[in-house]
Amino acid sequence: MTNISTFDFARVRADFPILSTTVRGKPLSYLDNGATSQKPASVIEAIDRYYRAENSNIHRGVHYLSEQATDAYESARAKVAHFIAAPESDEIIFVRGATEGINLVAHGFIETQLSEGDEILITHMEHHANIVPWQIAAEKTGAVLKVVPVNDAGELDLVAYSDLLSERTKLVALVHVSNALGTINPAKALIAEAHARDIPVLLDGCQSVPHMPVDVADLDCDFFVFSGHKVFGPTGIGVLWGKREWLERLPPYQSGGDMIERVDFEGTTYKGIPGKFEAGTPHIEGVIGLAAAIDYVNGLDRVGALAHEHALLLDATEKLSAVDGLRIIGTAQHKASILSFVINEIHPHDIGTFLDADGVAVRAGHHCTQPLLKRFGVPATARASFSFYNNFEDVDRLVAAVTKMQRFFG
Ligand code: C6P
Repeated sequence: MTNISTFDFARVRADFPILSTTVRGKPLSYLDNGATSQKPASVIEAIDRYYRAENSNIHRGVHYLSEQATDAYESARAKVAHFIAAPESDEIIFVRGATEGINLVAHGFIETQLSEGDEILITHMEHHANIVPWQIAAEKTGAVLKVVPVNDAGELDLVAYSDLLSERTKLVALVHVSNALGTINPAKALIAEAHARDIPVLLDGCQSVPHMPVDVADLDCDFFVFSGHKVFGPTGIGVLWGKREWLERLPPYQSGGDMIERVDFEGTTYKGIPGKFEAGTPHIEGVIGLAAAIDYVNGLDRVGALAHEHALLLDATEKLSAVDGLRIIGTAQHKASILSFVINEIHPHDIGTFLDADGVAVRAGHHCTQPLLKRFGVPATARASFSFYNNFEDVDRLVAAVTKMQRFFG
C-alpha cells in the first residue's frame, strides 16, 4: 500500500491499475466515480491474498484458517468504526450496500416505530434507495411521506425543513451529498434541529464518504449508511452504522444461521448487535477488501485530496459553462466534485455515448433520482464525477469531447 504524506495525484493514480488501460483505443478518463470508484492494487491484492491463504468461514470453525478469517473480519469492523469515528465497533453492521442498510432500518421502523398518521421526512434530492423503502414503509403502516423541497441551485429549503418537522415526524432520512447534483447538505445543523424535537436522523453517506472524512459522533446522526464500492472497495459490501440504543430497539432484518444465540422449536433467541443483523455467511472477501480500501484512504492526505477534487470541479465547471447551450444542473454553493449537465436537446445518453468514443467515461441517465430531475425539468443528465486520482488532463479531455459533440450536433 502506498503511504502518501503529502498529496501527489500523479502517484496515487499509479496505484489504480485500471487507470492506465485504454478503452476504444483511447486512454481512459474515468469520470464515473459517483457510480463506482476504481480499486487500488492493494485492495485487489488483499482479496487475492485472502483466497490464496486465508479462505474459510467465520465465527464457526475452531481450525486455524477459520480463526484467521474471523480475526480479519472482526478487525475490519473495528477499522470501519474508527474510519467513521463510531463510538463502538459493535455498532457497525455489514450489509450489501447503502441500499440494504436503508432497507434494514426501514424494515425495523415498519415493525416497531411507525403507525397510522406518523410522518417520515425525506428530501427532494434523495436517491431512490432513500425514497422507495420509506414509501413502502408508509404504505404498510399508514404513515405519511413528507418531502423537503430544493431551490433552483439544488440546495435544501431550510425554512421548509424546519416547518416540516412536526410532533408526528418519526424519522428524518437525508442524503449527505447528492449523487445527482453534488450538493453538500448542512447535515450537522439539520440533525441538531431534528434532535431538538427528539426526531432520529438517518444519513445516507454514499457520496460523502468517498470525498470527505466523516465523523458520525460529531454529526450525531442516529444511522449512517455507505457502500464499499464507492470508497475504493469491492462491490456487494456496505456499512450500516447505528447508535447502540437504536440498533438494540430494531428487530432482525433477516434470520438464519450466525444471528442466533439458541434455537429451539419452542422459540429462538438472538445474538446482540452486530450479530443480530448479520444472518448467514457474510461477504467475508468484501469485508477484507473494504478494510484494505480504508487502509488505502487512511494513507492519503485527505485534505490535499479534497482540495485537488475541488480544483478539478472548479476547472470543469468553468470550462463547461463556456460551451454553447450547456446547462449545469446543480449549482449549490457547497458541492462535492460531481457535475451534472444537459446540452440543448441532445439526449444525455447520446452525450455519454459520444464521450465514450473518446475514452471519457461519464454516467448518463436519471441517476436513480427521478423526482429530483423532474424538479429541474429534465428526464436525465450527463454526469461527470471526479475522484482524487483524476487529473486536469481528464477535465480537458471531457471538455474537448463535449465541445466536439456540441459542434457535431450543431
Ligand atoms: N448511486 C450513482 O451512480 P448502492 O447501489 O446500494 O451501492 O448505493 C445506492 C445509493 C444510495 N444513495 C446515494 C446517494 C447513492 O449515490 C447511491 C448510488 C449510484 O449515483 C448508482 S445509482
